Amino acid sequence: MKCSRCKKLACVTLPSHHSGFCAECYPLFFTRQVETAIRREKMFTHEERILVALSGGKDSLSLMLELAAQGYDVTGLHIDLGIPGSSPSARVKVEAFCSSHGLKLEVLEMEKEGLPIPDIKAYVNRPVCSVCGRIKRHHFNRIAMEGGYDALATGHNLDDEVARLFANTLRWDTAYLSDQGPTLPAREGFVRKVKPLFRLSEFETANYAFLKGIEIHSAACPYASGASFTSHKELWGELEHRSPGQKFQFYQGFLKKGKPAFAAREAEVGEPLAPCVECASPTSAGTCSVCRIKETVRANKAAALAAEG
Ligand code: Q46
Ligand code: ZN
Repeated sequence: MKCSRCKKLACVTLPSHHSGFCAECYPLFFTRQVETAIRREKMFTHEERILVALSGGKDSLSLMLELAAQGYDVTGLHIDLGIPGSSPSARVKVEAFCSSHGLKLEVLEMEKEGLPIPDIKAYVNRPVCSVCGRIKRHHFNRIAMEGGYDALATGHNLDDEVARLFANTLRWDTAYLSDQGPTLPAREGFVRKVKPLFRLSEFETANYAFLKGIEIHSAACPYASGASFTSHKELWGELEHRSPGQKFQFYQGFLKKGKPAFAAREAEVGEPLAPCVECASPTSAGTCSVCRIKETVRANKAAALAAEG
């Protein structure tokens, strides 16, 4: 296949776009998709300050590089989760990436926050990934609010979004369905959240990272489970293969036809929020879930140490 732009030999073919690109032109395709996402979903402007959540993977680092190249005022935020065999290498990759591109970076250490993820694994009787995800979202929002940022950007791509939408639909989880989308406006206690890569698949982001020579963190987290999420992605990979463009249609259809109905319903039945009595983050339960987890870890750890004598 020839490059849709310059007619040289294409190195990436994109059936869902009926196009292909050579190594020089592909990043331009990527840039256009990100520009379109930001403009159509009213994500942010060049006058605003954007905090970008950086895990060290291909999506977040590609997002950071692309937003900086487009002239946005971006600062990276990396959370060092304290997971042996995974967190140290993720942090090294993120720090090296930001320093080599001259990008601003903040690092939050969960060890210093008194809540490293291995303690969750050891002392909280719940799936570690759901607690870890909650903790990360809590701190991303907290730091964005405290730092006066206008938006928090994450590297979720189309495959992530479709897999999550599919999982929420299978459970008819109306609260999550009302809250899913490429732009979540700011509201009391919550910063605006945006996903500028939502039009791009995992494959498309991986190509960008590769062609830009980004060194990514790829060591798997030893606690990763994600079985259902992975199988949903495989299922959608098969559907997309048979009918290119279906993933994007499904997601766009939800945004136009499904989300407004779920959002209206949640506005009626959703519980009111107030600041957490411990940390002031918004919660419907007096003390927020992260502060309650912290207390559970503290109590169970103390009990375990006492039992050891
Ligand atoms: S870091 Fe945390 Fe992931 Fe590890 S414990 Fe699970 S959620 S797998 S992206
Ligand atoms: Zn709290």
